[in-house]
Amino acid sequence: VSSQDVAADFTFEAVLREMSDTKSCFLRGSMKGQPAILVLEKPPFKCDVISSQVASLSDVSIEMHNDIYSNLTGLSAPEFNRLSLKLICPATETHFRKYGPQDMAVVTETPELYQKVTLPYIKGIPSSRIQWVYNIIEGTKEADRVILRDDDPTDGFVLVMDMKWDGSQPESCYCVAIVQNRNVRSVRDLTRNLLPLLENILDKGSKCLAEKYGIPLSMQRVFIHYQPSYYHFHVHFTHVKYLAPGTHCGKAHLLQDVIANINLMDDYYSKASLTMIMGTNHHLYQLLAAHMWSVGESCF
Ligand code: M7G
Repeated sequence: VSSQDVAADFTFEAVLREMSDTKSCFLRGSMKGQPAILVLEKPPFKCDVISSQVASLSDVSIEMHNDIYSNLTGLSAPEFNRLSLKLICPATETHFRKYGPQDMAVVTETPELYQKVTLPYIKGIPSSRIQWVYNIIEGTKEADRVILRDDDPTDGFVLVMDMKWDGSQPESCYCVAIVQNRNVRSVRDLTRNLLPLLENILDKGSKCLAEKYGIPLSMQRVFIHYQPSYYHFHVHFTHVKYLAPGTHCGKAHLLQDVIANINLMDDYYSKASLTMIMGTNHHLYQLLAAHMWSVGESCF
């Protein structure tokens, strides 16, 4: 996709979701006949140019004034008005389910439910869904966004800037450590023999972010999603001040806690019931719910 294609060829169809908290909006449309999702997001302010941005304000009008308090609106110069855009094309049914409007629900996945429902679901996902991951670990894509490479086939990983970060503001830092080992799908597969891998990620990943972006470990939120969207094991690194989507309980498990749990009990993550918050459009949520109804139990 070229940059010109997006403006010229994206045909808008509908707003899938609008979120005032993250100042972002998900759009459904098509590009050259292919289904597409376009995400529009207002990026964070850049503190190094903020004085020029204020100086360029025009058409300022007062919305509200009361004693010492005022609300105003104004236009800043066009160079400060760039939007972050993310395009998924061709977008699949799974993407539309993820980005579309939906209710959320709390689900407890017992080890039995994992074996009977979740594992077959994961095995049925085509490997093409994680092609972008293989492109990064093989070095064919996003090489300029890779921050650290450890090519050890057992304990190695690639630390890369997440799609959600442009690399400019340390306080919006979002990186992912993608493991070289292709056999680890999620926390459910973690056992004591993978502790060196987890410790290597925590140690080298956090040191790298401290050295490169000045973010000490005490200001790094290092966590694993359960359920993840992509079942090739990876660890998320964000600045603690950045409340990125997916940092809430019911989704994020701190890596330090995961390591401590495995140290207490080798097979903790294959024996534990894990409670999570899922979108009700998620195919896995619907499989889990259908299974529980069929056996007359509740996982909610
Ligand atoms: P996840 O926990 O599997 O799913 O995390 P989530 O999307 O529900 O959080 C995958 C992480 O990889 C997310 O933080 C995504 O923003 C990020 N990500 C996804 N894709 C498709 C890409 C990509 O192509 N490049 C990069 N650098 N990051 C991606």
